[in-house]
Amino acid sequence: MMIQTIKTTPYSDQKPGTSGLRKRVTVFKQPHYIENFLQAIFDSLDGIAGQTLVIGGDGRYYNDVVIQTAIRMAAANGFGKVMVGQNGLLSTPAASHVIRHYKAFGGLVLSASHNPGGPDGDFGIKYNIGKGGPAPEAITEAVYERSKVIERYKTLDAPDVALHQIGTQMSGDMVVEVIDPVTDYAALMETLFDFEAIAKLFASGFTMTFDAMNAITGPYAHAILEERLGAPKGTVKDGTPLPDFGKGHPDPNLVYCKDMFDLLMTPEGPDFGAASDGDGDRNLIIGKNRFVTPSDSLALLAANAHLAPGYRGGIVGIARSMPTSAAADRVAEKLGIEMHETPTGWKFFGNLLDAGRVTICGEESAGTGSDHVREKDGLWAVLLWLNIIAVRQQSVDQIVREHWASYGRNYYTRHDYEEVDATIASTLVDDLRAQLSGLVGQNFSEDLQVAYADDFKYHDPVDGSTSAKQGIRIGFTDGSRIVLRLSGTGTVGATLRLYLERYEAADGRHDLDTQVALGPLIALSERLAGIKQRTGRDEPSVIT
Ligand code: G16
Repeated sequence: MMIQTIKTTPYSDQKPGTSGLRKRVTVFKQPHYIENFLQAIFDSLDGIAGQTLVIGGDGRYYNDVVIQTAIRMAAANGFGKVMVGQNGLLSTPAASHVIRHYKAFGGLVLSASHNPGGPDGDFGIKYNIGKGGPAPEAITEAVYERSKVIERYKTLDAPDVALHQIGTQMSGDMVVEVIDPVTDYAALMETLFDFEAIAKLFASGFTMTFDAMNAITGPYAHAILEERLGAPKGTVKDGTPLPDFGKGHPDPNLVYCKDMFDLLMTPEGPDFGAASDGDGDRNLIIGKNRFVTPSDSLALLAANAHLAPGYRGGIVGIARSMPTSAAADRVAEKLGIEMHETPTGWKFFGNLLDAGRVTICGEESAGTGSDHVREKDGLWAVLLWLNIIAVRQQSVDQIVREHWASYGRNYYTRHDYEEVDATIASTLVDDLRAQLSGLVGQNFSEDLQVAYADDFKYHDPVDGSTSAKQGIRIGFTDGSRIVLRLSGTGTVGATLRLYLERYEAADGRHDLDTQVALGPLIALSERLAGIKQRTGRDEPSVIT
């Protein structure tokens, strides 16, 4: 089989965002678009000859085509072996585990996460490093620079690999091993959690519904929840990954999982509801009559992790992204462990995890995870919740209320304005940034005195790197915050994210409606940033 060198011309828009390159499928289908980006990745890596590359995706439309292209190009660029999930499937956390477990050089994760799929949907490519996590900015910047000048790519004149066939095949001189996507991951989960206790919980009549959203977690959830833990068949809904996610939007939030939320709010509903996204790294947790915000979930999981065998010795530290509420900070303080605030993007947790400075990480964007892999992990969060419920023998609602009673409650919401005109959005952010220095010390009401106002800049304590302009934060003396930033994962126009937080002490009122509790901050943010006025929108596209 012949290695071919194909001439190409660069595209100017291959700059990876918060999590790899995400675009409409129609963009990826342009001539050589995929090949250019893959070659830019390979050209930016040193020492790939003879190494192992892991490839997997969430099964969305175009995965099959891109995987075959990636295999041919990996062979032509000198990799010695590719490990790929059967039928091209690997959840993002499972891909991270496979990279680490088999000591691969790195991996390609093909997904646009929670964004819709199909010919008119989104697609994405992300490179993960040998430690299992998303490539740090130094690599993504190098890839972008390379993509702007690329003139040729290498591929192999070879037939498609049989992706349905578990076992070893060849592509040119390169070995291709097709693996079961679930086995290694399920075995890892078994080392972390008390499967016996969770199985007993199900056997005692505890009921659960898990929405796999026609996406990647279906096979994992069937195998772990129903087959190993004995949850009744039917516990997992929409458990077959479909290329267009059944025309759904695989984002586990209160908009796209509204039916599940409504069910959990009724007396007939199950005890526990959970969901995961397109590529299996996000999670949604709802107990009977209790939705748990991702920020609270991070704090609760950190406070209770010692109840699971994998964390029995205690956790060494917690990290959260800057816009995530400070609920976890209170847990870290009580435990006397390190707490880190990083920019949005799981890649920023990698160094802290590798250096052994944190055990649990989380983000307001429905992501939690630990040092077991280097990605956030939807099913991991669900299993840790189940483990905690099994040990404490309490409902989610009781666990949450007890937590607030001892730590206080951080009321928290995020308002998203999607597909906003990009110029309007960036001007709005620039104008707010320009006001910041004048805001400090101002009183907007009795409780709302500005303590600080800045644009978040992160200094990585492990490698010393700096990341600036990571979101505007306006903090008040009572612990309340307004945060505004532009999403780095949208594919059309700009998405403005407004994050609002207010702390209510341990002996305070914890039963207010969230939007009501945050009403004064919502009004103030409109006064300062003028999102509705400038975008002409009456309300956010999504409130979480
Ligand atoms: C990705 C990143 C997360 C980030 C989220 C939202 O998640 O991995 O770290 O919090 O996007 O980012 P943004 O606010 O910039 O849109 P996922 O699940 O989409 O891969």
